Amino acid sequence: AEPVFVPKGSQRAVFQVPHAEFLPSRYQPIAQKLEQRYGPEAGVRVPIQDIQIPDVLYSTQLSRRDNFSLFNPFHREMSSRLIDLFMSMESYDDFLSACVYCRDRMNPYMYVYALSVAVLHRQDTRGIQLPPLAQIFPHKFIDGAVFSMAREDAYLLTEDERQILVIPPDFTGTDLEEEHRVAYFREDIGVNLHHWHWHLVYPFQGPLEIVNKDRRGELFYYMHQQIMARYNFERLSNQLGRTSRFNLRQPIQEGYFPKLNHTNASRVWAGRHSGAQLRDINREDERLRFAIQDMEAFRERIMEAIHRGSVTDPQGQVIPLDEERGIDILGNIIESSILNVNPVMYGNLHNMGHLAIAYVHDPDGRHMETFSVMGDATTAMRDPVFYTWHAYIDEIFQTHKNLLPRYSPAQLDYQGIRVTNVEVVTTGGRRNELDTFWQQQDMDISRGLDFVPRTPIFIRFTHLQHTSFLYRIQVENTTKSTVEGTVRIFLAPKFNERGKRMLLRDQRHLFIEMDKFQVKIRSNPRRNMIERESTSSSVTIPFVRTFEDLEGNPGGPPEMEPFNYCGCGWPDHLLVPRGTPEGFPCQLFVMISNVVDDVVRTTNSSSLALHNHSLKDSLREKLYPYVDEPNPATGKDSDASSYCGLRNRRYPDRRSMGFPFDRDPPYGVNNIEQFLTPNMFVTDVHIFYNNHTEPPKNNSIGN
Ligand code: CUO
Repeated sequence: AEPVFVPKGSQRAVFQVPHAEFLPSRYQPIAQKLEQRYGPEAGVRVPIQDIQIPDVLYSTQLSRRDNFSLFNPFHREMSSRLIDLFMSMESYDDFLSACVYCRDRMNPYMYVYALSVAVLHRQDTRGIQLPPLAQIFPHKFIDGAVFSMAREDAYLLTEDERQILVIPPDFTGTDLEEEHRVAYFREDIGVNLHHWHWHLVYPFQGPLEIVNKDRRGELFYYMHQQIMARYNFERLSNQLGRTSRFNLRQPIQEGYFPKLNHTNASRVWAGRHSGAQLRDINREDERLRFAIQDMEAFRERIMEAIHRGSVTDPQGQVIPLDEERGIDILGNIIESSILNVNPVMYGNLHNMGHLAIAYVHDPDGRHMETFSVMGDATTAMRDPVFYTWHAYIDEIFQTHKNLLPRYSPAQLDYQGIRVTNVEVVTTGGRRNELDTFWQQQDMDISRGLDFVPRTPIFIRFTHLQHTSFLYRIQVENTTKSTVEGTVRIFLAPKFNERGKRMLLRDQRHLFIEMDKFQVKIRSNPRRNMIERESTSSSVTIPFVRTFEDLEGNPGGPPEMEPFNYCGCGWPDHLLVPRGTPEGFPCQLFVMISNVVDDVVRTTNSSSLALHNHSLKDSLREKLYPYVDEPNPATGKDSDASSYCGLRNRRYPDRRSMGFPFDRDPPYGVNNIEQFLTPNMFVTDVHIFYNNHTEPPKNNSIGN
């Protein structure tokens, strides 16, 4: 093939928004002219190999002007084939050539998704950092009104003359709609980027070696359970009750109008009025047909299996839903992923729900309307119904968890280890008081604008922020030697909606994980002081990493890999829920568990092998290329492993995710104080919300 000219940035050019129909056959006749006109601006030329690739026609069935939904099985199959293609390219150069070939022929959303999955999973692309999606597709994250202004500015004004385009914090609604009080959380760019990245790292379809990650079904449950806990924490901070559970047969109370544009279809994302009612879906173009009754049947079968304590595979073989594997099996069934042990029987419940809700405004396609924000992992968290739907899903998981044996004090305690005090110290020296406020941030969106000069165009948005703080944990070791432990830190509201002390059986659903790390505890002297910065949290990634694209070293050694799963991680700026002006009363819980029960086992593929796959050794090695190393959660920076896992490693904690709050408390234990064994401690903490806005710091995104 001829060398293809791509704009500045070499490999990164394959991420430039591709729907500017620049190189496809339509423009082939004038390619020479275009090159003369724009060639000098190109900067870098990438030589493209003459490669043979399999027929990609199947994946071109989704038009370049359509929207792409991972939840749609037809779309998923197309993207899955594209991922297969990208993964199968032998060398980096061939991979790059295939990318360039596909870039102008495929639906841009599907293309960027498949390309991102491939970049995250190919060995030779380790070190290449994905550009933040908010810059590739800013339309999915920010007020649609900004774009016409941005285009106007780009054409009329020079770079020096331009002003930053400010997005007001309340662009999607008013407080007449009470759900709007927590829009700052739902519409947060970092939250939505995290969710997109999570689904990128844990795709539910594609090559088995990509999908079949350690405990991915359990992590699907846990990560979304934590989203629910965090959302409910924010709701209580805003005088809203905990979110209700979705009901398939009742009108949806929560209306939502996202005010986002579709980039390539020049349309807006559909809104949903309050009172919309789910109906059976029959969308011919999307090859999608199912009834609400189907969803009810799948839920019934799953619930029945949970109560029976086992699921059955297509051959009738019984697979127990035990303490260790049950939740993982259920996660893969309910989501569902290709690891679903029996999709005919248990269906695809969670994804069907996303779709049924996403098409509620046009279930049979008569208006030629595409899906709403619930149909896209990038935008779904904006909609209040996301949380009622996930409350519905979480309830199924919790039914299983409630049937498991409660943890006995012996399982919870760590003999010889006593936590004698815990406090948090906020920068400035205040104790057990956390602060939140608003922070502005600037971002360059020019990468995501078509047909405009590629010079920076900044927008300014506002997000929640908190003052950083330090945990100080006093521990006594009465054993005769230095021991290791895992410090587990959680935070929950102290009172319920009625101002009453919460029962632990309710409060346990609201404990948000704040941090988890391993420590050495000396016996001489017996008293140890553990200090830990809030910014080191194993849950979050720092602000800049939520947004910044850092270029790595293609094909370079693993240690050059700049970060864990590139952008997956709860945004640091939302580590602390908003709180209230008077100081929102919370309980900070700290536990030190025995590391012997926490560390992941060394290679033991059999515990990971799928029930319905018998793996050859060679394949097993390929599927589980985990490194046998000490738990990487030790040390100061363990990346955002709590919600995202670690690349090419097992999940770095052998306990059930959410331990010790993943199960109902022992009988007779009503509140957190009664739950405590000597290796635990609980402290009252207040979160003070200050309604003032800090101007942007100097770290504009994309500058
Ligand atoms: Cu992440 Cu429902 O799974 O969105």
